[in-house]
Amino acid sequence: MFDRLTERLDDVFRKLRGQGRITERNIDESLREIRRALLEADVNFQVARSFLHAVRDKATGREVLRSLTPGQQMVKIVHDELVSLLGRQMEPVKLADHPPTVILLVGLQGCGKTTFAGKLALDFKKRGRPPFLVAADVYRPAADEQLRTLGGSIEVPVFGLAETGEDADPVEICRRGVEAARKSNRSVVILDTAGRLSIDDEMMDELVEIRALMHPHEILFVADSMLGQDAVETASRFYERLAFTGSVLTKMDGDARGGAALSIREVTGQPVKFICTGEGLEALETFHPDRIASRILGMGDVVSLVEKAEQVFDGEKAEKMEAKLRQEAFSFDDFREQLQAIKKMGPLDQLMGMIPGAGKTLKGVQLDDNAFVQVEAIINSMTAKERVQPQILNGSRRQRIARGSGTTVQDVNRLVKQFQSMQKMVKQMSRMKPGRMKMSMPFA
Ligand SMILES: Nc1nc2c(ncn2[C@@H]2O[C@H](COP(=O)(O)OP(=O)(O)OP(=O)(O)O)[C@@H](O)[C@H]2O)c(=O)[nH]1
Ligand SMILES: [Mg+2]
Repeated sequence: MFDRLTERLDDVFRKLRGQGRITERNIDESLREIRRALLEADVNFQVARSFLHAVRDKATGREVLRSLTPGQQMVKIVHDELVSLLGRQMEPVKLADHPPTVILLVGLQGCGKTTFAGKLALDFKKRGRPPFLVAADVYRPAADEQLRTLGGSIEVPVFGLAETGEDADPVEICRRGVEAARKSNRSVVILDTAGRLSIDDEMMDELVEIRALMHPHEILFVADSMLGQDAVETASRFYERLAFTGSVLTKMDGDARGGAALSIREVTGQPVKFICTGEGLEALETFHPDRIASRILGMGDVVSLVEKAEQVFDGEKAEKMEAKLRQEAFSFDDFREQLQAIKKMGPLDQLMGMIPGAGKTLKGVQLDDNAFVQVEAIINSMTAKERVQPQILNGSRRQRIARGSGTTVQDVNRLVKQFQSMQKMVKQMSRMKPGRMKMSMPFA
């Protein structure tokens, strides 16, 4: 998601680390490189400038200049400034004192409003707050149907033209939708509106009218992060008319350079509340500034990873795994079982980005999900004993396994090596935070 930016910043810090002493001159040079990295990631020009000012102020403080570990100090300063740029605190959706909470979604055409409506509904449902979806897009014939299909797939009721009659306008649909939600004791109502290709007055007027009538507790601006600076520009125009209360960045799984994520809060003054990382309804993450900053700096985001894992791993099994790991009895059999579970969690490269240091350790390793097929084939070609005691894998055994799995000895070597470095990483992580780490351990 922020791969390129992460790489560039890592270069800057590595250079600094290589220097015994830090001077104002090499701080200046680092700042210039950070600036270049930010602009390349499509961060808003002014946002980048004020960010660098803040970093410079702290970096030229005496502590850093005297420090023996300038690289680390800089990482910390940049991390803290990123957190503050991204909004410091996670800002949850504001819930109404008297339900239902009304959430209005706005944004340009195709930015992902309807998909996000489904994701948010599923999220509320999982947390025990019965949601209700309202299809207030009457312009695109398929819009109502799209939301109904999504709602149907997660068993959440959808209200739209079928309930109001064909000539209702969006304002009317919203009004009656909220009423219906209240009557049926739903706790959250999500109003999905129509998008336009570009900002036009008609659309804005309609949204302003819906806002005035419904007094939504949250107005979430949905932004396509692939649009980079254009998304940020659109956000400020929407903010002028609608004073939305938060934003959502979609398509963060694409090749977006991350600039929108880094600029939108600073430019609009409103927090980013969610990011979307895929088309499926599970691909939703709450936006935690500190975790995102860590991810950008290649420090990983173990907490999000654990949360994702908790959704797919069976708790009891995970505890057994943890015990095995502690006893160093984690085998290729367990590895294979974990791979199967990981496959359920989402695209591999996304997950890897959340593991501290994994970006570098696993660099060059093919993160294509098909790589699993090969890995499984290799493990399947091992004998039961080899899976449990990989240390007995000598040259001739490796050759046999390669033949059996239709791979090369190099492939087998690579897997064994990866397996060993995973064991090592897992051990380090389990020392860091016992208990809380258990779900993430098996595949770290
Ligand atoms: N890869 C990826 N695709 C997404 C994401 N969110 C939405 N999409 C896709 O983007 C396209 C548009 O999404 P919609 O939810 O229909 O967008 P919309 O804002 O409701 O569009 P309109 O109703 O036409 O204004 C669909 O093909 C979605 O599957 C995401 O986070 N990642
Ligand atoms: Mg839509």
